Amino acid sequence: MKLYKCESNVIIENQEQYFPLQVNDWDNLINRRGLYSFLQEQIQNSSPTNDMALSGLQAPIGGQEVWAAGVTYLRSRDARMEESKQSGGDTFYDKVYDAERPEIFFKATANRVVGTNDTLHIRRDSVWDVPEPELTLFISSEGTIEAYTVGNDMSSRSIEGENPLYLPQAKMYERCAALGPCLYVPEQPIDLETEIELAIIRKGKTEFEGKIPISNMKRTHTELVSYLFRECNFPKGCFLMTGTGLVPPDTFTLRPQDVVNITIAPIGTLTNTITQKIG
Ligand code: DO4
Ligand code: MG
Repeated sequence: MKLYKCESNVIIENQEQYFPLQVNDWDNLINRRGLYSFLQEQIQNSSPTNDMALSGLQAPIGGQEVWAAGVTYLRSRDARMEESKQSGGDTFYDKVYDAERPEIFFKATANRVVGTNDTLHIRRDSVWDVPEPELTLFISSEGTIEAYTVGNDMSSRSIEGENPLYLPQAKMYERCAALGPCLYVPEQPIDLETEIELAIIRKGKTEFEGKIPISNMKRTHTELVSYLFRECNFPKGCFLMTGTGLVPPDTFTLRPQDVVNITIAPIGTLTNTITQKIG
């Protein structure tokens, strides 16, 4: 089942049927143990519409915080060791890849997050920027994984590579994250053979593409959630990006007008155009 947050309503998609819901409080709708069963009950009592226009599609987030796990795939470890060699920061990444405690960092408040078809920023004080395509968990306030979405954890590799302590500046700024196009609410946890696909389009041509199965992740989803929830409460639930396994070659940097498409087949495609802040 998929849940779309639109400007004036919410749409449940189930087996190619669309059920509109009038919802005043998105957070109250999604933050519950057993979200799948709850949505099933909702569609039992309503009729599908033929009008499946998802007008004013928004990021599937309300008042939640967005957190992110890092260095959960070998490719991320290797790319980061390379970019931070000169600063002497490289050794942090292999240590955290093998450590018991995962790297988890605060990524964004909801106001810094955009939805699909919206614009994402690269920083004006950065010279090397990449998208990070990441399966993103929606976790209820009780700590249960209830849904998934596609996430883009935008990163400045030049700032991060200069010094690992600059990580918050490499990662957090206006329009630094995208989530969407919907919340995917399956009955069972997502299949580990699911692939994450990234395509970066420049002037109509594919500049970079790649894909990786989520089974290549070093850690489990529940392990990441248990660390995140150790000493933090999330009254409205929270989102957790699970790390990137796709990093374009070191010669690549994003440019304004590039289009980033991230597809995770059961969820959909998250599409964003890159821009820079003006003024
Ligand atoms: O350690 C820096 C960030 C790692 C990250 O965002 C990732 O691996 O996806
Ligand atoms: Mg990341």
